[in-house]
Amino acid sequence: MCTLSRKRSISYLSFRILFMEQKRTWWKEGIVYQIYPRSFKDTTGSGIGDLRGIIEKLDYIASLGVDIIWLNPIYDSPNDDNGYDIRNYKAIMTEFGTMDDFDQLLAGMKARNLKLVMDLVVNHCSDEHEWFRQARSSRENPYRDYFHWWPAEKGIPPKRWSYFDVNEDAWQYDAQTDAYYLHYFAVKQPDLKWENPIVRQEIYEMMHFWFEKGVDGFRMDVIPFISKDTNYPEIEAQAPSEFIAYYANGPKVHEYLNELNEKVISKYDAFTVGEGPGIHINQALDFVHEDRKEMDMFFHFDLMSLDRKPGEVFTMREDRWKLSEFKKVFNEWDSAFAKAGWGSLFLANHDFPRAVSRWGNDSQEHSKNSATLLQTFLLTMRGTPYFYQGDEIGMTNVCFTDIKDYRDINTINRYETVKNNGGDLNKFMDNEQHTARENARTPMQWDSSSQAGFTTSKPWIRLNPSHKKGINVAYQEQENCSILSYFRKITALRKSNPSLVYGDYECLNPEHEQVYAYTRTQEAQRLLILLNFSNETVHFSLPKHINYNRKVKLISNSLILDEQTYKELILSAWQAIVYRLE
Ligand code: TEU
Repeated sequence: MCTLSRKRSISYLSFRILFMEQKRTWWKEGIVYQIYPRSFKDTTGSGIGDLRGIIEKLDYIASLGVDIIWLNPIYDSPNDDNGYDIRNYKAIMTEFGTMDDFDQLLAGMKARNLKLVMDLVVNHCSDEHEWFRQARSSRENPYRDYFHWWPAEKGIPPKRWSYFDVNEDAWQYDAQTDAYYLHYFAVKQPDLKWENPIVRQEIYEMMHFWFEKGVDGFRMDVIPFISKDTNYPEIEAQAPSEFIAYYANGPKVHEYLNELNEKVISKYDAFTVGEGPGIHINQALDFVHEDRKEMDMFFHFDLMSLDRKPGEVFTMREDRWKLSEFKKVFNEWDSAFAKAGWGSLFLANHDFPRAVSRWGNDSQEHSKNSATLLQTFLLTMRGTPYFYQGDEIGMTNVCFTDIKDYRDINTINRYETVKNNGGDLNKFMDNEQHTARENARTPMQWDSSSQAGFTTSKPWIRLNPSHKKGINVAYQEQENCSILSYFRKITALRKSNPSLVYGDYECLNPEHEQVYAYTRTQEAQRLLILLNFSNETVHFSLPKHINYNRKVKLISNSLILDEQTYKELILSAWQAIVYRLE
């Protein structure tokens, strides 16, 4: 009894001290688990994941030690871009179930203390949305001004690059009204015109609808793109990255985010995380400084472009990324939010290849340690960590080689572009193996049975055969030292050490190309994290200023070699260790 109350008062005191330095919030302390419903769990035998499948797995999700679920879009959609083309913002996609299923899912989450973050896709909607059907019917239609139009009598509109258009052209000619409409993404994803206040009201009202149901926040799709210069001037951009930077710098983006915060977010205990392509680090605090009342955090794209050709979005660079470059990204972004704002940490999501294949080593020999090393990394850095479904079992890239296996509009349309331009299709397919979004979208691997426990019929996209080789939940539940069991340990470690959430971060070796070493310090607690990002055993010396009497091992993903002395450490390939320094 006595010990317990003493412990309580100590932690109360430390929280008070903490409180003076950092405003504590649930979304800073939470660990996020992202679910791509289409590929999570099918309960109807349709080959497509559904909401009841998520309900079925809620105990499993809670057992991981995560706190927040981010659901990719589940709204009614013709699925040109797997739900990122919304036809009705207040209805559930038929393939995924019903609103009743949604309500049950939310209730099941609340019963387990899990928060729900929905995807907010409001830069664009589907061309099948009633607003666009009306808008395109005539120039006089009241919904016309919900979208961006360029009347054909003005000639060809100024060049705008599109992510998924076969001609990479963001203006689509529409014969019915002899005008072009703007679509930064696919032809079937017309951009909404935020400059029209009625559009903004519609969006806010829709957000209230979901908040009233009890959701806890939104991940905001390509949110910096919402403001446009409606004079549509000629711009100088050439490379995709230049267009993206232009799109993210619309004249009124901050005004709109501020208004959205005031009219909707501020009314709830909610949080927002923006997807931030094109946001430069110098602008970071403009979006997330607490005083500005815009968003709480956003995903920057600096890491996601590290292995890409300069200026390109989808093409791999020729040489391998360097650990020093990787650290530089994290060091810079950590310092951007050291005093204000808050960062988000992610290595993968539904748009990118699998974390272990991209930042680790997915070979038989190294996949287990590199997957757990990456988990250790995200859970010991400052910022809110986001895991993508399957990361907890170390799912790897599928690397489809045949265009017929791809379902993604991104790969399919770019394949057409290359073909139309007489480009090198073999080279294109090689590149897709490493970059394609399908790598993340193959079904979740629940067991080693023929359909991996995902479905009883044919899955909508081919499975990764690795489910037969130990990369599945059922197998890893039984194995003592599995990637899954490590994940549960390391999430628990973060929970029991507030310094891993709020503590100061210091990188000890920015230039080292194999080991990433850093400390997290809060008051008297100092943790040392050592990560060997290489296939070799590495001898590593701690810098002079790191002194301690004793180091206590809190976790390691592999055996610690005996020869470790005071400051000379030996790390085996892809070893991750967390010590407490005393
Ligand atoms: O992604 C926007 C974005 O920047 C990505 O397009 C990314 O560059 C690309 O997917 C890499 O292949 C968001 C969603 O996350 C994505 O799934 C949607 O397709 C897109 O918006 C359109 O809504």
